[in-house]
Amino acid sequence: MTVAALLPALLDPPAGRPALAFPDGALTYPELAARAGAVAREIAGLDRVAVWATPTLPTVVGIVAALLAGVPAVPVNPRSGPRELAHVVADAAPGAVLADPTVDLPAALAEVRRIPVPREPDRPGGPALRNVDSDLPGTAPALVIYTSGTTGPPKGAVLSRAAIATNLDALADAWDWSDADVLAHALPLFHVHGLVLGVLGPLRRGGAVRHLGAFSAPALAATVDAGATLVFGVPTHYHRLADELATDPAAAALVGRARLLVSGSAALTAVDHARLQRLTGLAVRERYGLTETLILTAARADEPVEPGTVGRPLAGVELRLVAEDAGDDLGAVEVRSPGMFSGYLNRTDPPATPDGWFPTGDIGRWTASGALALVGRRATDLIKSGGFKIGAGEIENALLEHPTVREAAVVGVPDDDLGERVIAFVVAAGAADGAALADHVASLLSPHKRPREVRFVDALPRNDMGKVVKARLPR
Ligand code: MCA
Ligand code: AMP
Repeated sequence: MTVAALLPALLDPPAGRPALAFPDGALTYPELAARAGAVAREIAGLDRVAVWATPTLPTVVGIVAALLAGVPAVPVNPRSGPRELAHVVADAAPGAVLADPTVDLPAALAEVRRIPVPREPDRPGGPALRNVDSDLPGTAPALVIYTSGTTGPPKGAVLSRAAIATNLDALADAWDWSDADVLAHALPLFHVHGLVLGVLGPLRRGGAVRHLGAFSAPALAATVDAGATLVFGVPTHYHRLADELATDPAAAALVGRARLLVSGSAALTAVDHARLQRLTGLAVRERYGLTETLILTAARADEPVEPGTVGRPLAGVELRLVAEDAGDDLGAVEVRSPGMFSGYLNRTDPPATPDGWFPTGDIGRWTASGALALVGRRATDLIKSGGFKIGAGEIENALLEHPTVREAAVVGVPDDDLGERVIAFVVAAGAADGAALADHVASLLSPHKRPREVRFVDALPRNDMGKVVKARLPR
């Protein structure tokens, strides 16, 4: 599969057309093309570049530069712990790191050539941008996004240019997403949700994105008032939005002027769905996907919302439910899609079965209308907290490195705000202190992986084979 051009509006930038607005500044298409084009010329020919992915303009300029140069970009969580960052740098082996010149980069990046992404106004003109897609196959890697597995350090999912282009076009079809749309969100820029959907989505359409910096109801209301038509967020954003709008009817009315509110990355509760509908008049549309597959299903703009479902498969996506027992209407979700990743960087495990099916690890059922309802996940070792996927094994390994920990089991428990929160069960070796153990984890890994609670137990429940049975842990 080939891609005509991943970001056509940057090759022929419409004069004066807004592209990006962040709390730290705004760029039109010609300004973005000039600035990213200058960086693209500096990095041309590199195998891969890291982008220090703060939620700021230089991050988008860096990512766009890499895509214009045909150099795969690795967005890096700027709050990565030293353990994760060292792994990502060693695994991705970037030829350069693109970063806002004002930030201090940590020691793990000291050996990597740093290319500052200019913050000052663009240098106008410059040679016209070449369309690298005319030379590259669609399978050429565009992004490497690190995502947690059940055990071990995060793995880099390689996403091709064709996967991104076809997935964004399928979403445009589902949501009537056009260059007239202005997207508002406050998502991080190192995951598929905020970066692929939230930045490349509008840029591929030739529309605009306004990043709020930090999410708040007043900021969102003002942005919708200023013309934003689409809102993307994780359920934690929508939970907090419902809380805030409950005491701010003026903001609720403004938010209600948006065309679509879209939630993803984790399940939106029925309570928050109903609260937001009552407050804004809008039914939040859910969509479902994974870093490895991009987006698979979505509630369409031109159809009524069926609360509790994540919509129907997008154009080109095949989705099947594999039931354990015949006649069971619940099944393991497996997919085959043009948005599928190409594999994990430096790993030989095949990305899918020989006939192309990828097991998502989610369990679902079809509703009468053909929409998918997700009912849970297979692995208790994967936790979704605030929309971030967290592997229990990575935290258990960090805990086990502490001298006061003999055994550890990490699970997610329900949380009104985060969906799930991380808690650790620990069999102590000597005098252990829960707060110190949580700090120990946060000193190695990203702060969102810090256990919110450490419970000490005499022994972990184990089966006859000696394997820990997390379902039997006291919740
Ligand atoms: C922040 N903290 C968290 C989380 N986020 N702890 C647990 N789970 C979290 N998700 C911690 C911080 O480390 C910090 O701890 C403290 O909470 C306050 O930090 P702050 O930055 O103020 O947090 P927040 O603003 O309250 O963050 C909540 C959030 C954030 C905005 C919902 O978690 C977030 O941006 N989530 C989006 C995740 C996302 O984009 N997922 C997409 C991947 P301390 O005080 O210890 O430092 S999924 C994907 O891409 C697929 C394709 C899909 O379907 O979308
Ligand atoms: P990640 O690997 O971080 O991309 O997370 C992918 C996982 O997020 C999926 O396997 C689902 O478990 C979960 N997910 C994404 N969107 C939704 C949604 N709308 N409802 C429920 N779970 C979701």
